[in-house]
Amino acid sequence: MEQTFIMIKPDGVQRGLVGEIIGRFEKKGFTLKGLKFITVDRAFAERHYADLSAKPFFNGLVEYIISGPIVAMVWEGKNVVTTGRKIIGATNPADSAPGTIRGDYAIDIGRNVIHGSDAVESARKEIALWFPEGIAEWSSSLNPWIYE
Ligand code: RTP
Repeated sequence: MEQTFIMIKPDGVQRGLVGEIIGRFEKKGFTLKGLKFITVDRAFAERHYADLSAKPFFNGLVEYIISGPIVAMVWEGKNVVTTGRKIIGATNPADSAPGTIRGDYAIDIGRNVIHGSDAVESARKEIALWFPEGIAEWSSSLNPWIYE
């Protein structure tokens, strides 16, 4: 079953959106497979966002991610990478539809509350980076009340 890496960024934690965000993924029917509440250092944040290192906003992005604790999660389910991105909404909250997390809770692109892997391959890499110890061995993903 497909998995994705989801991170509630420091602004999401400070604004008390953790329960709301987890609830949206749970209520959709996805399965929580890994969760930790941590603060990461600069080197780790730079590794996570290595693909963006040439961007002008890179330093500000790293400062933002290391500014406070975050919630790192692994979610599992059919098409969870693509559907997770839909639940999250467009990168810039100015373009995120109402009903999405960013559309409902964010205004600035540099305070957009949440991250979700953009492809199955990047999800695999991000899960390995954030959960080197591995994740829980359980699955409710084949619940017949969710999957036909
Ligand atoms: P994320 O990785 O956080 O899920 O976001 P994304 O794929 O939707 O967007 P990406 O292009 O990978 O950018 C990563 C994060 O960098 C910040 N950003 N700031 N100031 C800017 O122009 C700018 N552009 C991107 C956002 O926090 C974005 O989520």
